[in-house]
Amino acid sequence: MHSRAPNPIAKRCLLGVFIPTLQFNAHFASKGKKESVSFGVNIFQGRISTEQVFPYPSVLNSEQSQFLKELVDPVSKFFQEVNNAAENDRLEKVEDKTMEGLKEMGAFGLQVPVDLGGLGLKNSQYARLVEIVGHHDLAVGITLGAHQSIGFKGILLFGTDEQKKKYLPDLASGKTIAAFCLTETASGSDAASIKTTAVEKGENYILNGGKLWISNGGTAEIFTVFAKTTVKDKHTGKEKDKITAFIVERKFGGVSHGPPEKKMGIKASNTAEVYFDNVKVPAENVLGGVGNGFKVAMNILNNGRFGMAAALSGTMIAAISKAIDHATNRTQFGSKIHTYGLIQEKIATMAMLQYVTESMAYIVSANMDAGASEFQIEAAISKIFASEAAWYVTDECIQILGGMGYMQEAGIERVMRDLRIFRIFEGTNDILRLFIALTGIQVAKTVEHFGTSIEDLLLKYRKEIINQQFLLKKVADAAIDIYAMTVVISRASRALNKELPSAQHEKVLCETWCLEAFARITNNLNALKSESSMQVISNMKTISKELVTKGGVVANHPLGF
Ligand code: MYA
Repeated sequence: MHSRAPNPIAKRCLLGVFIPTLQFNAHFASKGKKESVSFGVNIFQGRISTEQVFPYPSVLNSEQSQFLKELVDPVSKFFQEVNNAAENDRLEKVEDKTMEGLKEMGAFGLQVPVDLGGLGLKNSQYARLVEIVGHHDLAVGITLGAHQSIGFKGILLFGTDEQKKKYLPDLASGKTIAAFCLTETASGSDAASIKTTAVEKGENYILNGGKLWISNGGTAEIFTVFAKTTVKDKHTGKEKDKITAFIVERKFGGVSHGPPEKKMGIKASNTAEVYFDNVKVPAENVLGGVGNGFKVAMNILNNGRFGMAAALSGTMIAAISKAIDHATNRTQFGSKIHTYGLIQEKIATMAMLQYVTESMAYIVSANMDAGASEFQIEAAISKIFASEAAWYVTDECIQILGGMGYMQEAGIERVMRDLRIFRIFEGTNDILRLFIALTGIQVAKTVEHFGTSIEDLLLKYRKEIINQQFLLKKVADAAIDIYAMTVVISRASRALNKELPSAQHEKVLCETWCLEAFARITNNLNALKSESSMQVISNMKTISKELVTKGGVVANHPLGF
């Protein structure tokens, strides 16, 4: 059910005043296509689809909630008492006691069905546990996430019954570790440009190539590998190269790896190159069908991204606690520093960013649990938002702690190092911004009824829009802000309707967030047309070109030499 803003939502939410912002496009009627219920898809068509966002979804039944509650305490206790994040970082390895303990708790098979040896968790339950991991140790999170969020997720999503039965029990127990092998030396963001090949030979495919920066690459026995295969087009009969996904076992032979990479952060998680040298992969190990590998890869990534938002919400909770602890105990100029306006501004902003991230993580996972098929825009938004929010919050935590925050002993510089990669991997935030804007625009290609900003852009640039990255970023940022506003409006409304003890606090968080987001959205959308913004873009291009030509800074030194 699609509804036009503002009335239907305003009726149910106390912050209806912000809803008109959602009309940043005029109405648009798709022709002959099955209507999407994705909020992200619909805003690009100038419509509000409330189904996934209002009311704030609750998908777990009482049994599932109870089961989760019983897991939360022991997992938190384990991370407080057994895992030592600083020691893992120093050793550049997750300590054995942690690995063994996690295996015993079932942490390697959180979403594997119970009959295949896993805990059979829903995405929302998984999110809650991953949040605890992110609270304590992101490097452990990556070890677990590279294994199940992407390493064997393809088997869960696309595996045949035989493949599931063969691989999932050992993967769920942690007896075997999995890795996701997509990236190559010349293929990072441009995932479709991989060079690794798989050539059909009798009952097998012969796999050759090398993969780069593979999390768990040095420790995994099972790999989801993406390779180019020659496929005959059903309609034309012509042969062409298409990507196929394979389940590859280290013990097939011909699989090797490089030394652990020396990294800025997440040092305890293993990252290595993985090489495939004439590896004989049985045809039955094709995952998701020959030639479907690109979509398999994209779907695995789409399915895992909410996990990052959940984990990073946990990271932010920890950073906020640290900052509050310091701010309430530290006296400067005769007063506790939390009484100063600039510290209050930081604390309030940190709280809002965590609230939005958490609201996104649990709305996306709930939508997925409720069977949504389209959540790729929302998942990408949650990943971008969370990774940037966590970076900001951690940085401000260090700022509040002052000199102390910069010292290793405070334990926050490690978090900052660990966090940096989150804006880069699983799709850089830059490429995901383009993905959000272009996917949204693509959906709304029929321009006849397309209203204001997006329509104007499309009319002006038509196909050339894909090269307008400066503008696409503004569109994506507006979409991210709109989604962020929506999820917090939904969540705060639920808190108010249920009269939760924190309802008034949530209302203020939400109201403040929306006031600022409203201004940003207006700014971004106005900038799509404003002359001064076009001038800025043109100048930026000129500046960049001149630096590229010179190979560095161009301006003469103030001293003249
Ligand atoms: S793993 C490596 C991560 N790498 C990437 O994410 C690669 C990024 N690149 C891309 O995603 C693609 O190449 C882009 C498209 C998006 C740039 N969903 O012509 P196209 C469809 C569904 O646009 P391209 C890592 O970092 C599209 O509609 N479909 O393609 C591990 C079209 O379909 P059709 C999609 O220009 C880190 C077709 O594909 C999607 O080549 C470890 C072609 O599209 C999509 N998203 O590029 C992390 N995109 O033909 C550990 C495209 O039908 C995990 N399509 O029109 C941690 C987990 C968290 C836990 C943490 C705990 C602490």
